[in-house]
Amino acid sequence: MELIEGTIIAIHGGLIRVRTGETIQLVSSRRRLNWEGGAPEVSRLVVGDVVSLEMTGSDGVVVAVRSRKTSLLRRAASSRRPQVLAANIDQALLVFAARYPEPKQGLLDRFLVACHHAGIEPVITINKIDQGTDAVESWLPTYENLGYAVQRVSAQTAWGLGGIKRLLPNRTTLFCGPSGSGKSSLLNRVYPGFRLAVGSLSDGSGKGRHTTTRAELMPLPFGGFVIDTPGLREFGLWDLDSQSLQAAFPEIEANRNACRFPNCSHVHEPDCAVRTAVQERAISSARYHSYCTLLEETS
Ligand SMILES: Nc1nc2c(ncn2[C@@H]2O[C@H](COP(=O)(O)OP(=O)(O)OP(=O)(O)O)[C@@H](O)[C@H]2O)c(=O)[nH]1
Ligand SMILES: [Mg+2]
Ligand SMILES: [Zn+2]
Repeated sequence: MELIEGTIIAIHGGLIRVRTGETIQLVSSRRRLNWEGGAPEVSRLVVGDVVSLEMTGSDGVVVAVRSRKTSLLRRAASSRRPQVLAANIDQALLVFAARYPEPKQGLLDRFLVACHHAGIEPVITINKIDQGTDAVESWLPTYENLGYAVQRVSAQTAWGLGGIKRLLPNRTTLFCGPSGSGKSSLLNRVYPGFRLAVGSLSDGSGKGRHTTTRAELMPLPFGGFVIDTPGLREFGLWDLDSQSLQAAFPEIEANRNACRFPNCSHVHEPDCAVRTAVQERAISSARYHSYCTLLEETS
């Protein structure tokens, strides 16, 4: 029996597509897997997992999984259980459209907290800047001032594409964001050989149509890997306590030592430096609103 190592590039129901070197195999999985370092909280195989295959002739079965360097978790509204979006990613491009579908700051803030929690580098990516940037420019500088990486791009005109391409070599990058924001369009621009399906927006709501239906990891000709993902409607945070939530908001971290109480939640306590900063507009009220909403979801 031969053991070989590979990386999961897609999951099709019970069948798993694995890249081993330059070849791609469709394999199955053993029911009981050997998880290096013990089974993680979400012990289902996901795209990006590095696995060992037991080969019998040309038939492969996943028998073991390497421990994950990173895993990006979310809780979907339809389920109480967490879901891993992908394993072993270094960086996440959080792709929003400049106008349509309408970029939601609350969703962006959820992504940013999840990335911080997972130890993944976030890049705020505003696509479709050919549609006009007035709406986003009212709040994007807030994020730049907080130190977040921001890219402005148009998959349609290729404006700003160089900035995206420079981020991609020699690492694994997840493209995520709402349906219709242009994740697949951007990836096709980065490398036309991907030939990813691209969908229209619905006439009524201006929302995407969930054109991409499963996550897929793809190699870039100039090194590195990218993962295209289906659009996310929501992003419930998982396993987050109030301390780690605060740590994910740089503007709260910067002010909290000046609060009267060391365990201040910045919601109702007197002499709260964070709320003072919000009143003085040193902290964006939209960001503070996101913090308060997420605090309700912490454990
Ligand atoms: N004007 C404009 N339209 C764009 C741009 N990028 C993508 N689009 C359009 O936006 C629509 C959605 O693009 P997709 O690439 O399918 O979006 P997606 O994020 O992959 O969507 P899902 O796969 O459903 O999650 C398509 O009609 C694209 O042609 C852009 O830079 N400018
Ligand atoms: Mg897509
Ligand atoms: Zn406070």
